Amino acid sequence: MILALDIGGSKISAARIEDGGIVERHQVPMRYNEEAFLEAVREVADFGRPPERVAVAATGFLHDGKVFSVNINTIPFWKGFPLQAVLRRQFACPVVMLNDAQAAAWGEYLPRRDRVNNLLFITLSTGVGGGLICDGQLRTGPHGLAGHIGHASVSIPPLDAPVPPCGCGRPDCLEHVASGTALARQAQALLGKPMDSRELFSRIPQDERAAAIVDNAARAVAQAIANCLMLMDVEEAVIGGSVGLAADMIERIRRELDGLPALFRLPVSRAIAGADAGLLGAADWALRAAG
Ligand code: BMX
Ligand code: ZN
Repeated sequence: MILALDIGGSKISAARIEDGGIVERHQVPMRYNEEAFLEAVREVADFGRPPERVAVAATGFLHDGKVFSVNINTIPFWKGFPLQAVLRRQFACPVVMLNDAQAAAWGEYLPRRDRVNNLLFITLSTGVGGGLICDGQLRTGPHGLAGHIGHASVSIPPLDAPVPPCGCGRPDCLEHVASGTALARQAQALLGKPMDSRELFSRIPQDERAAAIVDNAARAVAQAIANCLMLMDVEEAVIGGSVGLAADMIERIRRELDGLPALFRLPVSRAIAGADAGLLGAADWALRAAG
């Protein structure tokens, strides 16, 4: 069996994968120091028997088997953490790793590959992640950074501006406007109360400030998609992540994209595998790596 791990900014999901499908799954909250993290992985990955292969989709960029945060505020101890070696030791089997959004991009490309060869995947979750399929190939990049659209700058400031820079060091990242973390921060500033994105969306009908925060985020996502279209000539943008899949977020992104000149528009679809895109993409990637 393949053990797939999706290690995100807020939670770790694990799945036992057989014949390309998820047969069992567990989830635990992410932990933010090395010891607690390893304990959480042990707990979440216990399916009663050892895996033959571990497939990892991890937030952060992966280089030489090590993982680094781009946004250091998300996971402060990921500054070259030797994730591959640690997991190899723990499970005594091969470990294949991708960035979480790259893995999800691959997972979402597979069911679309008969009609699309160039695709952008964006996850709006704790952070904003991205993955690129170029001419049918997943682009990982020489530094593992390919697709990190959350840290491309956008000209749309968050509604609680001015704010300290993004945890990557830049002031005007997409992630700083449109991630779950950024939505919660803006909700706190404008609505005076900490709330997660689910609560923020539920407030939209009665509070125009909630709608303004979400639409501003959708506008920033649309701008980033249009930028990627001009750079890479992608055929479709796929949206995933808990914020991306929440309520009518995708319709809001489409509406903003429709407001741009025709040349900058492209189809925007929903992640077919939903929250499992990263797990399934990583598992398929690991199988291919096995040859
Ligand atoms: C951040 C960055 C990306 C990741 C994205 C979404 C870190 C730790 N992660 O931009 O590598 O793909 O978030 O990840 O810097 P998630 O944590 O929201 O799942
Ligand atoms: Zn950033």
